[in-house]
Amino acid sequence: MRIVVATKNQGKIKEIKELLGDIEGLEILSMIDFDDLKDVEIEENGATFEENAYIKALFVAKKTGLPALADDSGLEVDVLGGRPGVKSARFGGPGLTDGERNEKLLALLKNVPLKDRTARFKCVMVLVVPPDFERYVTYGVCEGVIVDKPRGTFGFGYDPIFYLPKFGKTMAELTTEEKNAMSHRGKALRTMKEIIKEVLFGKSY
Ligand code: ITT
Repeated sequence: MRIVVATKNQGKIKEIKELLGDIEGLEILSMIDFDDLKDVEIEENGATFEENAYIKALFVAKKTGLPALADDSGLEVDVLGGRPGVKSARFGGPGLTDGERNEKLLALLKNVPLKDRTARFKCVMVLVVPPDFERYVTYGVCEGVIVDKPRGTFGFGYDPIFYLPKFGKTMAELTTEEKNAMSHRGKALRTMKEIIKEVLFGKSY
């Protein structure tokens, strides 16, 4: 049985494969494995994480005829009124590296004391299953604080500046397994894992 993760983000692919990899008989593919998808930029013009995840999953399920799982996620910083939010991947302009994006965000928070730098990662997972393209949705949130200097080399995106007081570490100082155990994506995925097992069990794609 095959499922396609509707993303080209290597960080997401790694975390999703680590968590779903032990479902027996399930082959996990991503857009990168399909010649006609590996260079496609799906237009994410939804107003919410859920809308964008649905747009991505539906597009890939229709293209491949396979069940498609999309993740739409982002960082909400309280003192910035929830920005960058759904625009997290594009924050600061197109073509920036993750490191440059983090620097832009830190510059915006320059004079903000640590106690006011609260933030959260949010993740919405949407599974779309052909032939009827029914949709299943799960959610995950992870609370933290934006530190003033990047720390750690694991993970991706805003992980080096997202500090978890409970662990005394940034998200980029956690292994994939440790991150999955408490992250927004890990939470959304664990619920989705049960749905995948139930909905796809016994079907052949
Ligand atoms: P796809 O749409 O192809 O899945 P993307 O990177 O464009 O990849 P999103 O539109 O969902 O994904 O944007 C999510 C952005 O939010 C992502 O690029 C990161 O900047 C940030 N983000 C999400 N989850 C994160 C995580 O676990 N750690 C660090 N940053 C994260």
